[in-house]
Amino acid sequence: KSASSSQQSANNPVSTIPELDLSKKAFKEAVVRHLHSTLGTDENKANNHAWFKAASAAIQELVLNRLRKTQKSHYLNDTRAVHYFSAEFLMGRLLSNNMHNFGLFETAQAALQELGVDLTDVLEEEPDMALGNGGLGRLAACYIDSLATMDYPAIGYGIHYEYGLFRQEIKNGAQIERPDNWRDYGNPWEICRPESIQEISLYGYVETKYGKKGQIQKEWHPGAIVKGLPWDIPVVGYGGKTVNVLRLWESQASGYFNWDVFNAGGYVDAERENVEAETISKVLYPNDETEAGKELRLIQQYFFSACSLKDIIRRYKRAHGDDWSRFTDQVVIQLNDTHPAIAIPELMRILVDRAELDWDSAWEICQNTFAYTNHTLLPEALEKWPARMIEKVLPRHLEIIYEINHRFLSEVEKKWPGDNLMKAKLSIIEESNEKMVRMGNLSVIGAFAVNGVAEIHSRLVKQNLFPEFDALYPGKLTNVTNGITPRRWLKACNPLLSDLISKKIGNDWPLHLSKLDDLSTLADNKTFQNAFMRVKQKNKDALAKEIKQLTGISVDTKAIFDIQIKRLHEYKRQHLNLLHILALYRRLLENPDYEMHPRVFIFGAKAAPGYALAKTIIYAINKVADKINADVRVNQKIKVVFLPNYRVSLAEKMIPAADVSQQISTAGKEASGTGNMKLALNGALTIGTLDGANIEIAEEVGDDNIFIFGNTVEQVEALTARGYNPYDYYYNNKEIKAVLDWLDSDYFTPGQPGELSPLKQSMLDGGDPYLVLADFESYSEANIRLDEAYKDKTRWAKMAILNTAKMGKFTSDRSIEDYVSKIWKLEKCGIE
Ligand code: Z2T
Repeated sequence: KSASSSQQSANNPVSTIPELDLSKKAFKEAVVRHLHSTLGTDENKANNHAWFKAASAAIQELVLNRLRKTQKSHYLNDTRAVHYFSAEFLMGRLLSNNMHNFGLFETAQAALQELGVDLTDVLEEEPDMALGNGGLGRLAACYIDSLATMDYPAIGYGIHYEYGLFRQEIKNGAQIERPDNWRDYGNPWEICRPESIQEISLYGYVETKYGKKGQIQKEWHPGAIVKGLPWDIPVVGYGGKTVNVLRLWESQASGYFNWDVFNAGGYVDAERENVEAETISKVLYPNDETEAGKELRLIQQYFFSACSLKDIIRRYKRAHGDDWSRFTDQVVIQLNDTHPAIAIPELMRILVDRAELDWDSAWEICQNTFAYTNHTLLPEALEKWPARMIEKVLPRHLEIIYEINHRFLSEVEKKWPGDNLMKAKLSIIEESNEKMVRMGNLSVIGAFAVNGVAEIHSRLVKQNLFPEFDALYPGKLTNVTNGITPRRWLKACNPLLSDLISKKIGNDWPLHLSKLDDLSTLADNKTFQNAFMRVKQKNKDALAKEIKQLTGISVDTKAIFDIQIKRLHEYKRQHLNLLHILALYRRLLENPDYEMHPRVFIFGAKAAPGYALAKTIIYAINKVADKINADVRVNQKIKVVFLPNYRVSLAEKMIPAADVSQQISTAGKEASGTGNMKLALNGALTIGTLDGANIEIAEEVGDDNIFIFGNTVEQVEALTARGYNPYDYYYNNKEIKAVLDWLDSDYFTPGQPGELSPLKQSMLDGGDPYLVLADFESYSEANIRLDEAYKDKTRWAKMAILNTAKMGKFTSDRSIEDYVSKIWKLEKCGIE
C-alpha cells in the first residue's frame, strides 16, 4: 500500500505514519464508501450534512486506527497517566481539527473539490460540542489536545450532557435561551462503550457493623442505583500519532430504586426533588461563576466523579490486582475546580469501606492522588454544599468528610494551639445557620498540589484566599499559567496568517510556539508588515460578511475591529465598554468634527439565564447598537454589533479579524483569561487592565505594544478599604454623569423609559462593586492612545506583528509541561 508521501505538502505533520494511507485518492474513496454504505445515499443526492457525516467517518477510520495503537501501547507499557476530571469540556467542532491534526486538511479540501463539494460548507454542518460554559471548559479542551500532541498518557473524564450550553437568540434586543440539540442527527465521533458501564449509589442510610477483628465497619445501604454509560470521544494529537480519549458518562436507570430503604432512611416526609436517573446527565448548568446549590448539580458531580473513579480502579486492578501499593505511581487525578471534589471522600470510602484499608493508609493514597486547580476568587463561585443535602444524597460521604475534618483540625491544633478562630476559618465545615461543606477547603486538604491559573491569581490565592493553608502546607500552593492550543487558535482558524508565518519561519511553530519570536526581526520590515496587514484585512472582510449575514448590519472594513468576547459578567465589565461607546456617541453629537478613526465595536456574550443584570447589559448593548447604527450623524464613525450565540465556532471566525482585544476586568477578578491569549496570538492589540494573564502578556510584548489602564489590584484594595463612593465620579465627571443619565431616558428604548435604569443604578446606589466609574477616565484615555496608534499604519503593523511573535509562552503545551514537571510527573509514551 502506498503511503504516497510525495503527495504530502510540506505542511503535513503526519507524513511519517507509514501504515495509514493519507493520500487524496484514499480519502476520496473512503468518503464515497461511507456515503454509500454508512449514509445510504450517493454523490448526486448527498447534501452538505451527508458529506459532513461521510467525511467525518472517513477521518474516524484513521482516528480509530491510532486510538487502538495508543491504547495498546499505554497498556503494554503500564504507563502512569493523568486523569483530568472536569464537569465541562468545551470541545467545539472536531472535523476540521482532526483533519488538521492528521495533516489532511488540504488533501481533504482538494478531494472534496473533485467531488464537487466545498469543504468550508461541509465544516459548517457540524454542531459545536458545547459541553461547557466558558474559559474553564475550553481550557480542559485545550489541555487534552496538548496532552495527546505531546504523547502523554491522559484521559479526560466528564459528563455526556444531552443538552450543552443553551443556544442564544436575540429577540428585540433581549437574550432568549433555546435548547442545544447537539446530538439530534447523531455524533460521528463518539463511541458508545456498554462493556464499561459502571453503577453508582445514591441516598439510603449507613449501617455501623463490627468486623471479624472487632473493628468498626460501615455499610452504605443505598436508596437508588444509577448506571453510567461511557461515551468515548477520541482526542487526536497534532501529527496524529497519539490518540487519547475523553470519556463522558451518560446516566441511565438501573431499575433499582429501593423505596423500603428510602423510607427507612427517614426521608418519606422530606421534600425530594424528582431526580430520575436519566435526568442526571440531561443538561449542563449554565452558570459560569455562581454556585447553583441544587441537589441535581451535586448528584451530577458525584455521578461522574464516582463513575470515573470506578473506571480508573477497574483498569488499575486489571494490572495490579488488590495490591494498592502502586496506585499512586500509576494514577494522578487533576480536579478542574471543586466540581469533582466529592471524588476525595469517594476514594476514601472505596479504600476504607470496600478495600478495608486502615484510615491512615487510605488517606496517604488519597493525598498522593489528587491535585486541584482553582479558577476564581469570586466568593459566589466558591462551592459550598448544605451538610443536610450531602447527608441525604451521600450519607456515608458526609461521615467521611467529618472524619477528614476532625483529623485535620487536630493538625491545626498542633500548629496553632488553642486558636479556635483559626480552626473555624480552616474547617471544612462552615458553622453558619445552616451547616455548609466548603469544597475548596476539602480540596486543599485532600490534594497534594493546588494551583492558580496565572501569576497574579496564584499570588492572590496564597495571600487572600488560602493564606493559612499556605503556612500549614508550604509549597503545596503553586502557579500554572493557562495556555491555549495554537493548532485550533491559529493554524486552523487563521489559515492565511498561518501560511504567511510558515513561509517566513517554517512550519513547526504549531509544536514549538516560541519559534514565533523569529517574526520579531520582521516587525519593522515594510514588505512583511504589508503582508501581515493584508491578511488581517482579508479576515476582516470575511467577518464583515458574516456580520451582515447574521445581523443585517453593514460595517466599514477599514474601521478598527474592536472585539469583546467572553461570558457576560459584571466583573468583566462589558458595561465599561458600553459607557465608553456612549461617551464617544455624545462627543460626536456635540462635535461632528471629533477626531477618531472609524471603529466597529463587536460583542459576543451569553448571560446565565438567572443573572438579571447581565441580561440587562446585553439588552442595553443591543438597544444602543440599534440607535447608533441608524444614526447617520455618527454611523460613519461608530457601529456597534452584538453577534448572537457566541460559541467556539464563532470565536474561530471573530478572533482572526480583531484589531483590538478588550480585556477590561476589574483588577484581581479575572483569574487568567484565555481569550486574551487567542486574540493577541492572532495579531490583535490588547486594551486591558493589570489583571489575570494580561500582566504576563504585557511582560512578553512589552509596554509599548499593549494599552494598559485602570486601577491595579493594590489600588482597588485601597479604594475599597477607604470606602469607594461611585457618586464622587458621577458628580465630578460631566461625561460620566451625562452617559449614566442617558440610560434613564427613553432615548435608546423609545416609549419605554427606565428599561436601562437598573444598569445605571448598579453603578450608583448599587455601589458599583466592580469599580466601573473609578476606571472610566483611565479607560477613555487608553482608547485615545489606541486611536492615536492606529493612525500610524506602520506603527500599528509593527505592534500587531510583535503581539503574534511574543505569544510563544501561552501555548497550552507549555502549560502542560508545567503541570507535568511540577505536579503530574508523567513520562511520554510514544507509539511504536
Ligand atoms: C470559568 O470559566 C472560570 C472560572 C470559574 O470559576 C468557572 C468558570 Cl465556568 C469557578 C474561568 C475564569 O474566569 C478565567 O479567568 C480563566 O481563564 C478560566 O476559568 C480558565 O482557567
